Amino acid sequence: MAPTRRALVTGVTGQDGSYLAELLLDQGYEVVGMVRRSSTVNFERIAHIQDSLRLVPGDVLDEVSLLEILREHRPNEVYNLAAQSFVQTSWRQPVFTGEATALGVTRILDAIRLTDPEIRFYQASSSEMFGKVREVPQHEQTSFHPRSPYGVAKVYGHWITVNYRESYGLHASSGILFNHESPRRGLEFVTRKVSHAVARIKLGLDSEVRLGNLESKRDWGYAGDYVRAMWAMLQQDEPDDYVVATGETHSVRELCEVAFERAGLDWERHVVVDEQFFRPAEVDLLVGDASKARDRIAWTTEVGFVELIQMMVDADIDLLHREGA
Ligand code: NDP
Ligand code: GDR
Repeated sequence: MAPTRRALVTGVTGQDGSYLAELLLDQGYEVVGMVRRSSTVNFERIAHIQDSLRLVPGDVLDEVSLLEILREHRPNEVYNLAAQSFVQTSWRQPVFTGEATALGVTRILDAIRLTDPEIRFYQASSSEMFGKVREVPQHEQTSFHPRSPYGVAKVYGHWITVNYRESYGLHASSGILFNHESPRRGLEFVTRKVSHAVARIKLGLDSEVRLGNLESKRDWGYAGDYVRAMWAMLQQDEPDDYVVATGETHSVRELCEVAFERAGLDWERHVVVDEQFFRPAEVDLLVGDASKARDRIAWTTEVGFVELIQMMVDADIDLLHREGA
């Protein structure tokens, strides 16, 4: 019988961490999830699988904690999903964003190099690295021009991953993932902000939602589809970089139309444009070319844009009902 594989997931309490942990458990892995200390428990996204996970304390700001976890748990694969991931916050906390989202990657790579260089490593890179895009659609060779401190930090994380692969021969891969959403998306991100607002308006708890730039466009996919690509990258003989995207782009305005329509509401009566949600610099047109992921790791999407947004609206209406609204 093949030995049980063990994976460490940083950021396991986040949207992607929860879907990835489910997938790895389904594949028979022992899953070690790193959680950082906080004054209240925030395990909502993993509550349903918590008993099957081994949760260990650690922080990407603290290299000793990473070394200890690797020494004690000896994973075969490490998925680095931990980050300060909200773009807007990165202008207000640029140094913290750099510490967690950029240098955090080096801390983990170094801990791997020192404890067990055979560990396979996944880095959660981002389409935000393309920023002020040089070409449309964006692929693995498109040059980067990040437009936020978050994007700059992710560029660092990406290149340090490539560098440790080339310097030390680590099996380190970088997934350049475009936006992916789900009912577990944080409430501050625009898709979930809208789906949650639609549910509240539908149930009479609110009358409006205040948004920023309605013209910005994103390539939005479903998080459950995207974590399959992360896993597939680490099953390849050779480490590499892959763009993961749907290849379709939609505006925030279209997102509003689909979401409000799902609840039988007219978005124009409830959406208010508010300057405070505009960004100092914007990424205008992100759309990814995932041909390499399709060809080399057989990655495909199962959930399209409209289905995704409808799923999120339905889930938020259910959630509010369960909360007794
Ligand atoms: P979330 O914001 O939902 O989750 C981020 C996770 O990182 C949380 O578990 C958070 O813990 C953890 N974390 C934050 N800071 C630290 C720290 N200092 N030490 C340890 N853990 C920390 O993000 P997503 O799940 O959406 O994204 C996962 C990764 O993928 C991120 O790196 C993100 O930047 C990247 N990415 C995401 C995309 C998307 O569209 N979702 C697209 C491209 C890249 P806590 O719960 O305690 O806050
Ligand atoms: P993004 O996601 O910045 O692409 O980063 P977000 O959902 O925050 O913004 C998408 C677009 O919507 C516009 N927008 C608004 N955004 C928010 N959050 N709130 C609003 O009210 C609002 N109004 C309009 C934004 O200007 C933007 O153009 C996400 C994160 O998950 C990153 O971690 C990840 O790397 C990238 O996706 C790919």
